[in-house]
Parts: sequence; C-alpha cells; structure tokens
Amino acid sequence: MGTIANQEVMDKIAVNFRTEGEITELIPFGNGYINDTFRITCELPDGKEKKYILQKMNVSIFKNPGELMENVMNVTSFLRKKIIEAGGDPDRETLNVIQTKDGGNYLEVDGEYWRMYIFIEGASSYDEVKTPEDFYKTALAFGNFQKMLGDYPAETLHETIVNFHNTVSRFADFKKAVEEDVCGRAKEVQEEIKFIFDREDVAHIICDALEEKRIPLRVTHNDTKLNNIMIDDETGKGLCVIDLDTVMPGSALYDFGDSIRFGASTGAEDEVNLDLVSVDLELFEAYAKGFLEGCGGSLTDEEVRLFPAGAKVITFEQGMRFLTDYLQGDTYYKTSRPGHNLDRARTQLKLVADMEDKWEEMEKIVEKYSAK
Ligand code: ADP
Ligand code: GN1
Ligand code: MG
Repeated sequence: MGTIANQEVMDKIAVNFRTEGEITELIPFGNGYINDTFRITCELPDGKEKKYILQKMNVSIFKNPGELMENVMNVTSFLRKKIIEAGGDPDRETLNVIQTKDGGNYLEVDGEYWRMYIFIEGASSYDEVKTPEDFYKTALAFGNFQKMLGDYPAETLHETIVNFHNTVSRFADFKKAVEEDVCGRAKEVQEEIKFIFDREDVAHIICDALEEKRIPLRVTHNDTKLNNIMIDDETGKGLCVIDLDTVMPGSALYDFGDSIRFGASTGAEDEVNLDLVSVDLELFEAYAKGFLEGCGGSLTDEEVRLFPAGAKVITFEQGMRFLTDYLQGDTYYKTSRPGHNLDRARTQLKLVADMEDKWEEMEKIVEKYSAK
C-alpha cells in the first residue's frame, strides 16, 4: 500500500477512533497473512508519543465482524480481570480495543471493517525462534493463556470460522480442490497430493479423540504461531498473546501443535530449500515443558500423551491448507511471490515426514514430562 493510500486510511478511518493526541504517522505493520495491519503514532500535548494498531479485518475470511468483535471484547475483558487479579499490567498483557468516536467497537466504512488496539510498547513479535529459552517462555505464555480461559463460558463464543481445525473437513476441502483443479495446477504437485492422500488417517486423530471424548473441548487460541505473541524486549518473556480472531472451543493439542509446526522448525515457513527444514527436538522439548507448566497441570494425561500427534496433525492440516490455497489460485493467504503457497505447503509436508522419522524421540520427550 503506497503513501497516498496510507494518507486516506489516516483521514477516513483513523480519525474516527478515540485516539489521544494528534496522529502524526501511519505505516503498514507486521507480517500477518490475514488482516491489513497499520501502526499509528500520535503526538500528545506534552510532546510524548502514543501508538496504536489499526486493522482492516478480513471479512472474506471472517464473515461476521460484529460477532468476531463481540468475542474479542468478551475475551479481553475476561482476561483483563484475571491479569489485574494476578498483579499484572492489563494494558500490556492483553489486547485492548479502542472505541470509535461513536462508542462502537469497530468501524464500518464502505463495506470495510476496521478496529483499533492499544499498541503494545517495549515488545516485539518474531518470525523465528532465537533460543530454546525464549521458545520455552512463549510456551509458558500460551499455556497460561489457555489456563486463564479455563473457566471462560465457552457456549457464549461465536464460531468465527466454522470447522477451523476440523482436519477431517480440511481433508475433504483439499480433495475437492484437487478434483476441481480450477487453475490447472494439480499436475505440477502430484507428489505432494499423493503424500497427503496416503495419510488420510492422520486427519482423524484429534477429531476422533474429541468426538469420542477421550480429550476435552476447551477454549483455545487456535493460531499460536510465534508472531502471534508479543515478547517483552527487556525480559524476553511472552508478554501478550495477540490475534484473538480465532479464539473458539477447540483442543489444547491445536495450540500445542501449531506452535511446534511454526516455531520448532529449523527453517522458515516458506523456506525454499527443504534441506534446511526439520523439527528441532531441543525446541520441541523446550516448548512441551513450557506449555505444560503454563497450563499449570490442567491438561489430562491423554492430552499430554497426544502432544506428538498434535504437532503432526496440525502441521499436516497446514500443509493441506496451503496446498488447497495454491490449487484454488491463492485467494486465502497473503502471498508475496508466485508459488508462495506451494513453497509453504512443501515445508509443512517436509516437517510431517521429519516428525514421522523422529516419532519415538518425540514420544520419549513427552513421557519424560508427563511422568512429573
Ligand atoms: P493477522 O491476523 O493478519 O496475523 P495480527 O493481529 O496477528 O494479524 O497482527 C499482525 C502483526 O501486527 C502481529 O504479528 C504483530 O507483529 C503486530 N501487532 C498486532 N497487534 C499488535 C499490538 N496490539 N501491539 C503491537 N503489535 C501488534
Ligand atoms: C494465518 O493470521 P495469521 O497470519 O496469524 C492463519 C492461521 C495459519 C497461519 C499460517 C485465520 O495466521 O490459521 O496457521 O496463517 N489464520 C487464519 O502461517 O486462517
Ligand atoms: Mg497473526
């Protein structure tokens, strides 16, 4: 987006929110694949600055922005109370919605939907893990997020994307995309398609465990990749879990698994050289340890036993999702080069294969922690 468009966003959108001071800058921000994110800087009368995050919600993906924002408001007020009770800083440890000048939680202009948050200062989000210790700290925070939502009234949450982590239905969507082959791309990716078709049983592991009530349904984040947590610049602590659009009833294994598939990989999610992509078992272990501690003993033995399966299922699901988008003409995820979704799909499938090779080791790591 160029400067003129940014100026327009400033004049037409940003001015309608209850920001403090005078808006002096608006720039595109972050590496999310779904929403359009901007950082706004305001100058206060005393010369200090205050920053905000402005986002255009992706309403082709989130069909009901009103319900989505109701979830965000309810979840963040619930978290706010818990953070205050625990002696934390609620302005930095959870998202805070800035109201519009009309007192709404979001703004609609010409069929586009916008929202604003306090910008979390003194913290950063990362696209790759720096050290096992840092990854452990993010695991603590994601686990703690889950624990804090342990008594959230799940029935009051809207399902913002239906069947979001229903891997069985993701498999069916993938199969349909292969059959329809609207862009004629299936012929180039026969090997990847076969890899997925050979593993239909993987799609059932968590779905069946939930359906048969071997594991509980919980309120989960559902998008726990590393750049959805703000890490404190001074302490390295996982300060604030962000991107709350998909907080919905789900499985703890989704949250565990999604963090592993993104953060425990030795390569970037879109790495082209697959020799660089594998599961780092040291990172797997650091995360398992931190997540268990963060959840504070709330997970069942069966959930913990299924940690390696959680990692594999969610990575497999993500591989299918990226390849589905590639086959359908790249309409879902933001891409920045031709074949981007295919590159992403390939890293996920490489990780699945690597997890299969390292299965026993992953199980041993988990056993070590569940014994405690
Ligand atoms: P998307 O759904 O597109 O991934 P996110 O809500 O994750 O959108 O936001 C994209 C990026 O913007 C995040 O990865 C983070 O770097 C940054 N960001 C989002 N909210 C905040 C915030 N309140 N404070 C600081 N940075 C934020
Ligand atoms: C998207 O919004 P973002 O970039 O944090 C996606 C996740 C995927 C992820 C893959 C709503 O996450 O489900 O796992 O990309 N979010 C949605 O990187 O589909
Ligand atoms: Mg995000």
